[in-house]
Amino acid sequence: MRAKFILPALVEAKSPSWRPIKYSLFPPLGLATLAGHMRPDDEVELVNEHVEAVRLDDIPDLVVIQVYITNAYRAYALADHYRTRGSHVILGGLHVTALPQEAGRHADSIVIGPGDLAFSQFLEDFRRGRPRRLYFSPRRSFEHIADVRRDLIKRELYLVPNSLVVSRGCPHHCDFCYKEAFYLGGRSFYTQRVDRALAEIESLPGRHLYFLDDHLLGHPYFASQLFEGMRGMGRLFQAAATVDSVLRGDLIEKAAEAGLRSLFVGFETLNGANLKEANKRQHSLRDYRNAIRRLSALGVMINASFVFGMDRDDPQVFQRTVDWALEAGVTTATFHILTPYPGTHLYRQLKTEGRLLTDNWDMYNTREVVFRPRHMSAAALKAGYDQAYRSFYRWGSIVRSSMAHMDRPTHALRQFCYTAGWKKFEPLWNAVIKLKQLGAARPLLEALLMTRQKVATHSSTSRHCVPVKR
Ligand code: B12
Ligand code: SF4
Repeated sequence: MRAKFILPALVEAKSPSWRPIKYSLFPPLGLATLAGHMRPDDEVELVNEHVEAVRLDDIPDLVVIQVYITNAYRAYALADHYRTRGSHVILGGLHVTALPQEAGRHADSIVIGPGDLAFSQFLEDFRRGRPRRLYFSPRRSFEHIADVRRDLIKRELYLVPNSLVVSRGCPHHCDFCYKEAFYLGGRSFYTQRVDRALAEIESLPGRHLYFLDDHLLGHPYFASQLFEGMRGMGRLFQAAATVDSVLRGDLIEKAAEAGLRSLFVGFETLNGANLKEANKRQHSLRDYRNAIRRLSALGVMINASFVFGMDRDDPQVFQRTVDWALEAGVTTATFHILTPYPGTHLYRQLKTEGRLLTDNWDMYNTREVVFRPRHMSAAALKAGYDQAYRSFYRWGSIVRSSMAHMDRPTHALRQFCYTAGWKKFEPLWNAVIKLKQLGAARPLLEALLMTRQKVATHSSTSRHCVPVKR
């Protein structure tokens, strides 16, 4: 069988806010994982349109397309194209799960939910010549997830080619998160077996890993075993987790010893009432500061994520958040405009309140306002969001947040280089990508991440020193 797996590029690819380095950072894994269900004698092609062009003059037997909200229209156009040519088209992913009827108009088959077991059932039916229109399986575990077909990933197109996922979903239930809709009707958090996760890590070349898990510390026992197993492997890694998991026990120290060098943390908002209304576990600003202090003491850089436009936000929220983040010394910040994904509680609430402004999915990219905010105009929300980015990433701000770590000069310098390198050298990154030289930039990033200062760690734990360099 000839099968083509396509991750379509969001329409924004043609817009001025397109940042090629963001998409060349690491390979997404959805389709490479599904491709693991193909037989060795199948002819399989995998195309990530964010980093390479899709050929349209072929006629595969099967076309498998992953649909996010922001790439939905492009996904439908590709699906229509291949159906006209006679290929069987199957669509799946987050947006298909949220809006199966919409997606169904562009597909021969659709899959709802995580879909790994369902996809293998589809393949059986397809080979027998009797594919169904709709697939769904509530049975979910890593036993049904195939090994990632890494041979299909074009490593030279990415700065960190070793992305991996060792858990699916998250133990929390925030109202605005996509996961509530996606994992409906079955388990919404499950982990790989520790020995299999470690074997996968062992099999990856190079040092640097990028975990794509929503919450790598979500299952404390699993994470603790994983980090124990990774100790001494000489790896460096980046991952995502929540504030409370950073503050709990000594898991974060174990992560740092295993090679954690930068963590994406969803702070979301500085307003406790906003968190409460979003059903997100609440923290005080003191918790936030403690988490940041603890991570910095371990030499772990912080990518802080914030959401603007929640119901308690007013026009002061933007500068207040930026000032707080700079003063706290976070390394990079990702700002989002609150976005109600179809299928979530937030979407239903705003729809009931008549506050949705558009159902143009291209705009659901967290950079545009798609609902009527409560305490400011949509225009003020958009302007404040844009201003927050400008304000956080001006040279003076980069210096200011790095200076928050002057008690640890190595960490301060490393943070300065990392933030500036990520945001201030766009033309250079574009040239590196064009010249296909990302592999040459990798050792620089690794060297930066490896530099760590000998530091005292969190007072409640007994671990105190981390090596200067590994
Ligand atoms: C890596 C990543 C990125 C990367 C690369 C994305 C890319 N498209 O190239 C970067 C950083 C660039 C990025 C950017 C953005 N992202 Co992003 N990203 C992710 C992340 C962290 C991991 C994706 C991944 O590889 N997962 C691991 C694989 C194994 O899981 P999977 O992709 O879900 O695939 C499985 C199933 O979905 C299913 N499946 C998927 N497709 C299909 C198809 C068929 C036919 C079948 C049967 C099954 C199936 O089977 C797969 C294998 O198990 C996810 C969060 C997450 N945990 O998934 C967010 C996520 C996908 N991103 C999200 C968003 C909003 C964005 C941005 C809009 C943010 C922004 N403001 O810039 C942009 C736009 C991205 C786009 N292309 O549309 C949202 C999407 C929400 C939605 N409802 O669509 C997510 C879910 C994050 C979140 N928590 O909200 N992202
Ligand atoms: S903690 Fe993060 S990943 Fe988990 S449900 Fe909340 S927003 Fe989603």
